[in-house]
Amino acid sequence: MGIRHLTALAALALLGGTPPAPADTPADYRARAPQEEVVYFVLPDRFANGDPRNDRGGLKGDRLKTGFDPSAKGFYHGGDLKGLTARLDYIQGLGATAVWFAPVFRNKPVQGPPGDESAGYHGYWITDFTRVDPHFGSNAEFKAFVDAAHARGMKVYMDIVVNHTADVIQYREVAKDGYPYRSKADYPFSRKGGVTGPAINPGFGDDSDPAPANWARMVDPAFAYSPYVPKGEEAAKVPAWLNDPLFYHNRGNTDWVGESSGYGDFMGLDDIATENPRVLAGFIEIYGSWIDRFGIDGFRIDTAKHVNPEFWQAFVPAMLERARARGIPNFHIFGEIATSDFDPALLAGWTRKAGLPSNLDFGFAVAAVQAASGARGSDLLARWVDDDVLYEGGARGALIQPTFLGNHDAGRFAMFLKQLNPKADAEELLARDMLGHAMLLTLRGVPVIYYGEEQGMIGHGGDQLARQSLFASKVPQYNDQPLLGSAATTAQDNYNPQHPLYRLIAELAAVRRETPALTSGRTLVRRSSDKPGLFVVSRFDPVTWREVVLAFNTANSAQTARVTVAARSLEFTPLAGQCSLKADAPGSLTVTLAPLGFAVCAAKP
Ligand SMILES: [Ca+2]
Ligand SMILES: [Ca+2]
Ligand SMILES: [Ca+2]
Repeated sequence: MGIRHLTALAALALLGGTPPAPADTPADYRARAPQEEVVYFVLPDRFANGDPRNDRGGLKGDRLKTGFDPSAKGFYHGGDLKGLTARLDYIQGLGATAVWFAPVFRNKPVQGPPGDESAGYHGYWITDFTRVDPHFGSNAEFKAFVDAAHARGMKVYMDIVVNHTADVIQYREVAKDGYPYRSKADYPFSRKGGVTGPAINPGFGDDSDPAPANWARMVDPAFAYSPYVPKGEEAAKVPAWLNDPLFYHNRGNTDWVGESSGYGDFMGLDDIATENPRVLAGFIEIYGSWIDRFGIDGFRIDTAKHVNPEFWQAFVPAMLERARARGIPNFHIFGEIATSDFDPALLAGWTRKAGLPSNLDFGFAVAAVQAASGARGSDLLARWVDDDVLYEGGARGALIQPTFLGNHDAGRFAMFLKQLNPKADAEELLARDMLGHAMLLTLRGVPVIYYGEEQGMIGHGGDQLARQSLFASKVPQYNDQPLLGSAATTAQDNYNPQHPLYRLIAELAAVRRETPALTSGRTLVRRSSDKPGLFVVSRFDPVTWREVVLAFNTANSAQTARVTVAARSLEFTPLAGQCSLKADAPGSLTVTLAPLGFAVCAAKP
């Protein structure tokens, strides 16, 4: 153990003992605003196996029938709602106040071309939108999970999908290399199979006209490809209206850009015609019913940018209204506008044009990874703070954007740190991982912890490679890699509340909960640089305007500098790390940090 590691642990020791768990009663938790939460994001299949009897989802046969193969990264591993419920202590002990879980709706168990099959363990291949997948349990077990979380004062956020269903619909045309996208101009709604084809759907204007009278004239879905539902799957989807190809785009696979981003199938997943008012009403009923039946607290919306903004403009207020009527005034909705770029304008744009209250903050993820890895300075983080004005509601609106460091698609934070800083040893990576989590838990936005990050999971890449289980894994591509900050690997159970990352997150989550400046305060950048070094911001209590100075050292050497503070901030108390206890003069504070250190310094009132 070298100096850097000792430094991180010393900062941790300063924070004191185990933090108190949130003591909110069921009556209180509904009153918490979205920005007061710390969210734990979990794939139910990979978190805890509470009932081995449901591992095959009630299906018989090999893994291509049941989807179950705990030795293959693309198949079900056995985790379920019972396991999630039984381990709520572990999640609450981490300081999380809300759980976002990947979709639990019934999925098509296995999909993909022969030899390249994988399972719906991730939950994004839905067939029945009204029921829990039997691999995860029953609707009754879902209710038990929600009620158990609520009894602890914790919230539950469902991951929902509107853009597509499982791949059920096929096309009659024979295509050797998949089904290339067929555009609206080349294959208008008014002709069968292209502009020279026979006239169909007479009188249908355009799909931008939501009038039911317009859509009554849409009767033939074979304008581009000729869609059909294979024999035996005619009633695969619930509710039943979803089985009709009329409610899908049927234009072939997306190439991810331009028109096809909204209209194309994701590698065969049936892309829904979300412009159709029948579809809008159908989804308001589907997801409104989960609010009514279970009293859930929010939605994370998958693939939100592949759905027309007009859909969200109607869907979002309908859900917020439904929640209010159920006694849930702070229902939180956040969309996935996925990008690997630093692009706050893209994310903020969807809060305006689509009325999505918030979107997962991919901009923060990029800026934090760049800064915490030491690959570049903190200039992107400074720019990220500046760009908050772009959101609907400006900097106030930015407070409810969920921030994160890694996720199930792009990859884990530690994996990015390793990629961007290949020379760093395990000790430096752990210190940088802690630094990143300190940023996540103190800067603006709703912190989201991707499950397993608190146990030092790294992973060899994104997607399937970033979805290790917390219970003992049999996947060779997971188990060949040691965890950060631990002698363990994923070959054993990892629910260790003593892991240095688990402890750090728990301590800082407690600081966050008790410090309104960190949940709801405005942010002022005090110091940033295009080279590794000090990144310092002040945040302010929204009521008292008491200042809290946050300082992060992204360099491998100790750093010291004077920073501007409010003239009235004369004395400081450390909430984490080490702080100068007095200002040098009104308006000036010396910040000194160890290599990769951080500090949270609150001005005395
Ligand atoms: Ca199970
Ligand atoms: Ca779409
Ligand atoms: Ca399909």
